[in-house]
Amino acid sequence: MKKVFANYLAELLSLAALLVSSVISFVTKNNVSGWICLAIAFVFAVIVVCVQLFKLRWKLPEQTEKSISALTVSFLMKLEHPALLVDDHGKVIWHNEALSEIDKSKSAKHGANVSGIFEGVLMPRKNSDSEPAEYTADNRHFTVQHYPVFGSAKKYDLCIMYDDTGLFESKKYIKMHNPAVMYIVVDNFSELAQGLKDNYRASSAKVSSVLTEWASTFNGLIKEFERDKYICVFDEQYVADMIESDFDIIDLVSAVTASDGGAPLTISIGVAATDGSFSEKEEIAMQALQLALQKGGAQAVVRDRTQARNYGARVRAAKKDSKGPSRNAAFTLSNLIENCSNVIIMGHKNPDFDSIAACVGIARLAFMHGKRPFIITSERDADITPALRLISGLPEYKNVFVDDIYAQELITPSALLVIVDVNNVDMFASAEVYNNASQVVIIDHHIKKEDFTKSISLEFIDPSASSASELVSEILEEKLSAGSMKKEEAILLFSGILLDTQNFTRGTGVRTFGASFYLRSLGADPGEAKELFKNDMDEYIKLARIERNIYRYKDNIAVSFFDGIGNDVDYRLCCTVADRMLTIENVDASFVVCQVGNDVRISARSRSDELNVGTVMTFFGGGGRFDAAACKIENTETNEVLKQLETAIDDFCEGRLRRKEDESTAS
Ligand SMILES: [Mn+2]
Repeated sequence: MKKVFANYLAELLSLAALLVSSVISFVTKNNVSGWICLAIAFVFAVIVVCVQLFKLRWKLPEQTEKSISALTVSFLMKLEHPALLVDDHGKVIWHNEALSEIDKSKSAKHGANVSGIFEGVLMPRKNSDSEPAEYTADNRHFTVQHYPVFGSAKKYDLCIMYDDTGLFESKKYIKMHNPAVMYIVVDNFSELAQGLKDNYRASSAKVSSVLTEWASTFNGLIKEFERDKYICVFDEQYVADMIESDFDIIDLVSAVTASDGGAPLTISIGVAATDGSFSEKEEIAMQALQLALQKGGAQAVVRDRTQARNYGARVRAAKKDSKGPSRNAAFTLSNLIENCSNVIIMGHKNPDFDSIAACVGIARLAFMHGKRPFIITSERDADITPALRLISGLPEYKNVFVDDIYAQELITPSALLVIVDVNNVDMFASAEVYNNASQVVIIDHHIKKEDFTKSISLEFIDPSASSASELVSEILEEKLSAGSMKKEEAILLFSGILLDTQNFTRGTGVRTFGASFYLRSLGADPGEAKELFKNDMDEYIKLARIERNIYRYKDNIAVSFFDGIGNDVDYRLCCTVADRMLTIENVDASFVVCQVGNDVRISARSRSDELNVGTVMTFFGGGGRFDAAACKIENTETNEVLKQLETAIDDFCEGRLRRKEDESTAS
């Protein structure tokens, strides 16, 4: 009772004061004040009682609180999951019996630091979003959870190690037995089929039996679904073994077929070791296979949950000149065209002959499939005027050339967009058309810099080809029936190759001549192709103006620049001059600097392995191949850039730049 008085002294005194004032008021006949005081006293008393009742609702009786504490301790003691209490300095305060059982080293002593126990997995996580820590001991798997608990003015961390061994094992089992899908194709089967090898049936049968035997080693299901094309389904656990052996099956196949005379057969493999449905896995395996073929075949690409890696590219050198990838692309592209409503085709901004010729080549493929092609061009593209003049004489090309605005209207869910001679989104003739198209094909011969922002139906990028025209010619050779290509189209494709190889002097491979041979056989006359390159008078004068500024730097380097402020056309002339400068005696590399608006651009060429102009251009944040590169420096002037260029060349020659590049590629 005393305690109640002490706790509610203030309230009781106020109430007493109010009652006394009311009594005094009544005694002195002041009835109104008396009633008011009485009413206030009554309201006050009601409020106090309500507040106290409310407080009491949330307060457990002391007895109950004590008994719950005891129950909690007893529960944690008996808990089958190991539990440990740590104070805010990371010192162990207490742990239960279950923890001692798995603590073989007896490191969880009272007062020990939590960082020294179970390799530190019990340390509280700094970031609450991070994955919980895991621990494995005696074939048991634990997941650690932390609970902040508050004792008298002190904060503790209660760690409970949940024993989820069953769940963990099940997950592991599911992952091991997750079905992986694999595609296998024989790279050079067309050569076999064309009778280059008379005994192709025997070779093909050998490959089949080797693959079947191989699949039986990992209990896989393998089926030849088309000639020399296999699909295989197996448990994901075996992917690790295949990687471990670096896919030695590829060597095995070429070894068993080597004795048949001619080049041995090679296979390419695409594996999907991912989650998802069978159809998703099938698609991923097909993409992986295409990647393997793009990289030259005779290798395996495994796409897992995080990345795609390639393995076993050991026998590759022998097949560098194979047209296997083109054949594959031709096959896929024809399928896509067959199933689309119309074909929209575009090249890069400021198109050149290679770009427009490749577009026209794809248009021919569309005609063959009975689909309407549309090529995106602009009236500003003055450089390709001779090409357009040549081709527009053909009746089927009426209404084929459209601008990018009209092209937008042509995009339907079943339209196919084919992009040629460019793989950099910034350089696409129309980025909007690319963004809106649902099916995109990319055919290019430039090195791929970055991944595309959307999924691509067919990506055929082969930097070993000289030009997009060469790649498209190979596809056409594979698919077109004799006589269906027009002479004008062949001339244009030939001119595309002439442009990008500078009349067969740069970047030509065996396949370049193969494609040229094919085009020549269709009536492409080199003389007529050359006609297209005739410069007009203005251009001629401008070229002379740039060439007047040539000077020699460091004996074997030629530098020139465009005086004044130029435009995109002037810059392209600078590229032409850079090419031409390599024909000067004792010049191994050339650089031409050109101001375009506020920016300055450099076009660089080299014909020596020693002088990698791609590396020199990295000095300015640009890049390219060792023999052809470029860069753009913003908000500067020609004179300034010429000075910086000399520094960059000095840096390169003295080895400083090379090291810089190595570091950046290593990191
Ligand atoms: Mn090109």
